[in-house]
Amino acid sequence: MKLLVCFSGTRPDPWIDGLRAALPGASVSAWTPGAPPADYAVVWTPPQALLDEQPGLKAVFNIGAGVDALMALRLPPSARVVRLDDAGMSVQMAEYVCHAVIRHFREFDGYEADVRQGRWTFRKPRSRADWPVGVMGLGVLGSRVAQALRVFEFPVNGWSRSAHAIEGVRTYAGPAQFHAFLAASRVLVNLLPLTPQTAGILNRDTLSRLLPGAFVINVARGAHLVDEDLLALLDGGQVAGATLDVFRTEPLPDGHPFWTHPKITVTPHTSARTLRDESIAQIAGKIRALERGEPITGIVEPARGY
Ligand code: NDP
Ligand code: OXD
Repeated sequence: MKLLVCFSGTRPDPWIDGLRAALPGASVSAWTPGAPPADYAVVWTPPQALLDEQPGLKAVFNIGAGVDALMALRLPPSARVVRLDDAGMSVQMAEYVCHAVIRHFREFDGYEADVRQGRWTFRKPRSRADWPVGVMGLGVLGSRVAQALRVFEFPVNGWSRSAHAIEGVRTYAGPAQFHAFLAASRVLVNLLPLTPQTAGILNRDTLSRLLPGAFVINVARGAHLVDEDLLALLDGGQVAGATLDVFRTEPLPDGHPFWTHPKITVTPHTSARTLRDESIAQIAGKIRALERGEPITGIVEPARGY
């Protein structure tokens, strides 16, 4: 069995070593143009040339949860695309989102500024009931985030394509219930995949439907957000603040207004990192299952785009 590894921006060597150790007997090497035919590819934003040269791939394993970059390429017709299925990401995402929500809800930035000036002051406690959090996307990550927010007793709404039932979470499904979901939420967390249906979904119209003084957390993809619409709503006061982990161009370009906006917190696409050991174990396990002819989870449906 032959595996090719090809990442843009990540050193492949430790992955190659890890995959060799997890799949003894397999030939694992870095992809270079003209590489001999392989059975599987393990990739992150690979060049089109790899897919064109390897029409016999049985599966392409993406070392992230989001497959938008891969779905923009022409894929070998026989190859299944397999996304990472949690592999240690959902707990990180839950930490990140709960931290962002709590930091805003408890006004910790304001306390920090006061303390820096030697001021011992109190703010009026806010009522959790006034801070319903809406989670867009109730998949592997969104459902874990919704459950984690419930632990802190926030009212939680969830919106997805198909209907979901999550204990303690008020769920909405499909375009018909989208506006009702937004109108019931003050904090909005985006955990949708980037597809033609979801691109630009965080825009002036949708964000204006949130409860006043809304707070936006985008941890999915930069192209979900219309940057200038968020800036206008922040300046107009309808949106009180935002925490953004993902951007249309990454790294966020020098001089982009998000860097210095007083109501925006920026992090460098780090809310849920790919964990190498967990990911290698998961991918190797799935390759072994496929070789035995068994079903695996995490196969992307090309028609849905996720
Ligand atoms: P999943 O595929 O498991 O879940 C996607 C969810 O979005 C599902 O609930 C799905 O609905 C819903 N959805 C998809 N399309 C629509 C639509 N048109 N309308 C309403 N709901 C829709 O993905 P994950 O939870 O694993 O990951 C989500 C995204 O998070 C990734 O695609 C990636 O972009 C991003 N991500 C960001 C990271 C970071 O570090 N910032 C790290 C990892 C991921 P249904 O359940 O009905 O299918
Ligand atoms: C992912 C990511 O999709 O890290 O896994 O953004």
